[in-house]
Amino acid sequence: MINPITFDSPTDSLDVESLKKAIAYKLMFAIGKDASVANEKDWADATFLAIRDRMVERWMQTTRAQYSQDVKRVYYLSMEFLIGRALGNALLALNLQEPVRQALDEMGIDLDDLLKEEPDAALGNGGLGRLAACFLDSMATLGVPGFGYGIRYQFGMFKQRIIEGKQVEAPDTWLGSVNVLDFPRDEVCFRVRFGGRVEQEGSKIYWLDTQHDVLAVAHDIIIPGYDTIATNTLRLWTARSTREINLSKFNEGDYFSAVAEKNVSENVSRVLYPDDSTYSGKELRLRQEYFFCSASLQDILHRYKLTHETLEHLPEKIAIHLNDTHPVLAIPELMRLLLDEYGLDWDTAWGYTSKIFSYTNHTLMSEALECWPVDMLGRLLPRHLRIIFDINERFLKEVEAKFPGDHDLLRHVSLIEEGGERKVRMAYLAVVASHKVNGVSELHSELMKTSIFADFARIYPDRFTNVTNGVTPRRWLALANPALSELIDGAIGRTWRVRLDELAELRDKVDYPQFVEAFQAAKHANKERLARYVARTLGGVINPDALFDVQVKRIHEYKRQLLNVLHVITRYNRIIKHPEKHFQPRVVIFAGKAASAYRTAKMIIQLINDVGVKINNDPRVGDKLKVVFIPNYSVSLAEIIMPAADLSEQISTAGTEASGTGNMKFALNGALTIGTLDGANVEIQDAVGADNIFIFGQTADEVETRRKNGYNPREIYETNRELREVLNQLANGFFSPQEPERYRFLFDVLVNWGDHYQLLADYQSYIDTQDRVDAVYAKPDVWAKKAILNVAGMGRFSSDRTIAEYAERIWRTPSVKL
Ligand code: 26Q
Repeated sequence: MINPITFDSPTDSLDVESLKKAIAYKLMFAIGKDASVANEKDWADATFLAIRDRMVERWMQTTRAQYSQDVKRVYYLSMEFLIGRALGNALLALNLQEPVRQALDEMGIDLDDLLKEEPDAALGNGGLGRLAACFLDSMATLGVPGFGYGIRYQFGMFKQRIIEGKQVEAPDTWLGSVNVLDFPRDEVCFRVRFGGRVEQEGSKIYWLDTQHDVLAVAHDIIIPGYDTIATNTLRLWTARSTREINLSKFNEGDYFSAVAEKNVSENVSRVLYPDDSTYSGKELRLRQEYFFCSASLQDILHRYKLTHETLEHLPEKIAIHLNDTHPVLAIPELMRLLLDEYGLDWDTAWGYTSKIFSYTNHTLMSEALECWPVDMLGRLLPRHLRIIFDINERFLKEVEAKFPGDHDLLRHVSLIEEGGERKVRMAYLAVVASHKVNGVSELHSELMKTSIFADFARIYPDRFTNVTNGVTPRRWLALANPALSELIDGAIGRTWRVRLDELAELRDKVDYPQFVEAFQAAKHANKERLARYVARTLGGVINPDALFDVQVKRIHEYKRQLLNVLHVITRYNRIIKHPEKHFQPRVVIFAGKAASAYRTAKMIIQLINDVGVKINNDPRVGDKLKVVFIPNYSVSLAEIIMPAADLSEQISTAGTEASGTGNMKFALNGALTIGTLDGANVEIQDAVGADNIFIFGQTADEVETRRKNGYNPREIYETNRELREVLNQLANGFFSPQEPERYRFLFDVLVNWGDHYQLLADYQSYIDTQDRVDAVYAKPDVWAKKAILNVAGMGRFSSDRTIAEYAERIWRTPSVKL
């Protein structure tokens, strides 16, 4: 037994004086700067380091408790974690906002300026990555022993600039020169093998002669729970070459080749795939997926073995959750480790595996489902391909036994897609190996069972379930919206941060004019904050008294930013035609990134900007309508935009948006939704009441029926006068006189090529509903009351509720006792 080391504990020094000393100490000894020359980034780093010290002890305490209670741990495997900035969140979690503000203030430094210095950790594309980050926050806050596992991309989500209306991508160099966010763990290092061949000797199989092996090195990010000791870990892997340089090449004087190999193998953790639109069959992507699955699985088994002699209790002690199919190679990897390294027999290994894994599906769109060519998998991971074939063989036998003679069924559910290039269907593998498969909203989970997984729902009826998404109220209300948070605190107390259901108590407050007025004032202040940001970064003036109509999310055809643009143009045409008429002033705000290879999405960005130039500079329009595209959408930008919204645009074609989580963040911040009955919008309507949301358009069933019966968008184009005018303006270059053909393509997509997402079918309903929005907004008190009822109804959309459901129904992980 080693004697415990005693030291002055930072945990005891949370007062202003101690914090001042701690920050000044870090500035000098960790950053190496004197206060007289330190810049704001230096101060920000020093402050984070001082706060990080105060998280470490809780972290150790949590880890010790997890070991001594021999808890069941849950491992959340995700290719993406969009955690955003850490400092503000840490201050909130530790209740240190005020003392740190004061400590810095006494040293002549403004905390708010420092917070802006931190780059976002943007290791994700959109909803799926941000959901993973909200889940980490909730797991820590609830004391669920949860670990995130992912990749520490050197370059995260690209930076978006708008140049002459077009998206231009630049690399995201978020790591910078000083990195205070994570702890490198050089000793936590696993070899990840690629290539080679398999050889069988009796019942034993060997994976031999692998090439281009890579080392995975761990980096740990602390995830503090809110107002609790419980503190979790996000472990991200970075690739390191097994050989620093090739010595023989070096000695030959070929210095470039000597380091080239190193660079190639380290490419594995170089960059996030900025693509959430289609499955792109790149070998590097496959390498990335296997790289982090293999390292994570080796690490998980290593941790289990520290306190367990045998593998007997493995399924009672670990749960592994697959965030979509991107980490599905973890399944054959666990099988490989159990069979080849630990010598278990197939049935025991499979029994464990299928108790350990669970899987969340996040999309129904077939083009986004991962399928890896058998050839490529066989070359890169021959042992895993073999295991997948073995799983498939046993699975098909099981199906044959359950549904004898149904050969179509066998072909449909096979893990291997035949006909043409053979491919492994990763989603099917996930379903076969998991004990639970869930969708992310009620509607999505139902559709899952009738569309992509219909056959599997027959084979395994009890496997499918729903867990509706949620968002963390800490970041998305307490941090992002101090004005509203303070108002709520005054009305119902502070505990909503961990019991969001308590927001329901706000329902009564609509009858108190004072509260309603204060609510309006908070919204107005947030709109002014956004207007200042727009003025500073874009130079444009927007009027905070106008209705802020906001659509921020990835740019994608199914999300229908283009439908929003059709409304904007319609409104513009009306303003020009009726100069005498009153129009409710509006600012229509867009933000979002398009996948770099997604031509149509990029064209939509350019259109928004072209339409903006036209409208914003037309003196006949004035304040009645403004269009703003805010570049480089990110978590931090969302924290400024969402609290300032009056109207939240959630207008995807019904049946396409699995859940949406932006919809929840907006409503939580007192925006009213205009939306289709898609994803979680359906449940938001239930929660806030049909009077307090603007629902329009076709239902998922109606969309489906129209598609089946032969949809003819041209007919709508020809019969709807206002719509025809708008579409003609696209086609004839009204918004792009320099290049009249620029938007002909978009016209064709809608009118001549089938309008796959049925924008035209929903157009009139959307326009009419926007008119209703104006009418309600014209009565500020009526609007404010509806907005308050939105906030009040958001209780069930806390990610705490979501995580509690996963922990109870899927992972069966009790919380750690502290
Ligand atoms: C796959 C293969 C190759 C390259 C990229 C990808 C890839 C990457 C990211 C495919 C999909 C994604 C992201 C999907 C996503 O964000 N889905 C969203 O998940 C949210 C959380 O559940 C839902 O709220 C959204 O409705 C859903 O669109």
